[in-house]
Amino acid sequence: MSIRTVITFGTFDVFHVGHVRVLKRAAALGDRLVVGVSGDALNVAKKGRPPVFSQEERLEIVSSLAVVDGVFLEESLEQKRDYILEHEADVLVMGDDWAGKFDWVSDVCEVVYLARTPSVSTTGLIEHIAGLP
Ligand code: C2G
Repeated sequence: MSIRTVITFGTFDVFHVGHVRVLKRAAALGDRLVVGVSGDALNVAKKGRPPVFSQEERLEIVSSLAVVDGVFLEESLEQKRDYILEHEADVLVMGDDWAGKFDWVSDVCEVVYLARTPSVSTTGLIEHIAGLP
């Protein structure tokens, strides 16, 4: 029987329980989980600000999780198909904030969107911490 590889992508900045849950659920969809961690430059381009933690720190955090088998740097959203082929992924998993956005890779793998964990986000945490006395 062949190994089913799952791939997912994210910034995973100020790592929180929503991140853990999506990675655990992604891992449960196959035998091996590979994670593309968005680079600092991609975040500046996409969100207009650099992440709190550097890409090296975020790669180290994500790669240390028991459910994660491998990590790599995601440098561009448009290269998704190349990353999927390079890592021989059978399934792309994304949170449903991206619902429909990556259906264009469904010619090379299955695409699954998982419901986000409510009430927790990196932006919310940054705002909370910034507002503390
Ligand atoms: N997530 C979640 N629940 C939350 C917050 C995040 O399930 N409360 C999920 C997101 O849906 C995503 C993953 O955690 O699947 C990582 O989230 P982000 O770090 O916000 O990722 P993002 O910046 O959207 O990067 O190629 C796409 C990008 O790399 C995605």
